[in-house]
Amino acid sequence: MGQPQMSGGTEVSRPPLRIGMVGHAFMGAAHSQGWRTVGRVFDLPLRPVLAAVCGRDGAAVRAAADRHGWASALTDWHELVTRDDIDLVDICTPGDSHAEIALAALAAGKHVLCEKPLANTVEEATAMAEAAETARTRGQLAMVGFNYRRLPALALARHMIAEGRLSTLRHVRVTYLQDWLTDPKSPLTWRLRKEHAGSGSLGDLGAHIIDLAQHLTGEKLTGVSALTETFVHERPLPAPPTNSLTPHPAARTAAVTVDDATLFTGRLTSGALASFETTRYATGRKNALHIELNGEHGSLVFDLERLNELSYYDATEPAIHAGFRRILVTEPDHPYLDAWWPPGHGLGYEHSFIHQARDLTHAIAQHRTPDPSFADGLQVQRVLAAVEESARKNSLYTPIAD
Ligand code: SOE
Repeated sequence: MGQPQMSGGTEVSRPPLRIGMVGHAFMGAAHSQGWRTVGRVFDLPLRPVLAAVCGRDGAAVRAAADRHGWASALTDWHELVTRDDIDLVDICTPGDSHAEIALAALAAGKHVLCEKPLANTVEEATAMAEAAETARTRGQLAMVGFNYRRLPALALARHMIAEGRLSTLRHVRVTYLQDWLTDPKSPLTWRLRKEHAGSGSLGDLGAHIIDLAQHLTGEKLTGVSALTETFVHERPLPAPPTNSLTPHPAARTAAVTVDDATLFTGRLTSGALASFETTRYATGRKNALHIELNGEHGSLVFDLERLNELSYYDATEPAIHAGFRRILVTEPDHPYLDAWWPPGHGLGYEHSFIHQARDLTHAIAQHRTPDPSFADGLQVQRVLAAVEESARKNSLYTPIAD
């Protein structure tokens, strides 16, 4: 990687982009990493400042602020979204608070970045997309955090598809598999309750792969046919903290109210067929996102466990020496790579969040609607709802309203 790029102005001359983040668990840590690093790597028109982080537990949020480099810590998000020294509110909380926080932040004049899925319901996502559209007329931007779009290999795949390398698309095949729920004794978390998470593997993992399938192809799903399953219906409640005065409800369990796994098929606008699978029960699969796109003139394959690579089959080559070739996506001409390490040194998961922060900062400086917008997040939410409806109706083909 070259020296930090400073041609956009000195640290002091670049106007600040003051960020307030709500939530500081896994996604909060990933977003912090993005904001903390982006200005040291990319040449940005604005200078991201980690102004404040918010969480319910005072001690925990102060520790998170220290660890991740936030200047201040607070426990009330209402206070954060109305602070004069905050320009952008970054929402990294469970889905049940996305709508309330985003609507308040937009009403308070802030730009908003919201983790995926945009909301827990189509109704909430609609209200958020409408508020974002109104706020857009006041110069505010709202983006949803589909971070995988920003992996260089996937950005390259999109570019190659847009260039026509695959020609007419026939199939998209995507799986997103994890295994952290395989043990039926592992405790209930917010991710397993519909009122907090909206849905299970579908919203958590399915939202990513729906977005990717549509984003890479530049197409939309027109309908779906689905099956969902919950394999473990009751789980133990988590143990209370060791210093808690509350007796441990050792024998207590609570119901899992979301899907553990979802399978669905769909049709894209061009008529191409797509299949999707999400689960947290695929033993040995830790965070395995695999996508394959087959067209008349070629195929592309991406695997998150080898995220610096893209496989490409060029079907226009003579069969005698045709074959899948591995593109090592680490060249300076590859998306995002000009600011990083020399060829072959490779990037990781966290870089998708750094690139997300980069793209949003540029969009804000250029007053450009960010991609994916809240309207894009709403469209994915409609697909999620159609999948659930189809599964409820026992896999009938279900059209998605515009
Ligand atoms: C948990 O299943 C999770 O952290 C998702 O919520 C993220 O979006 C994904 O990137 C990794 O897995």
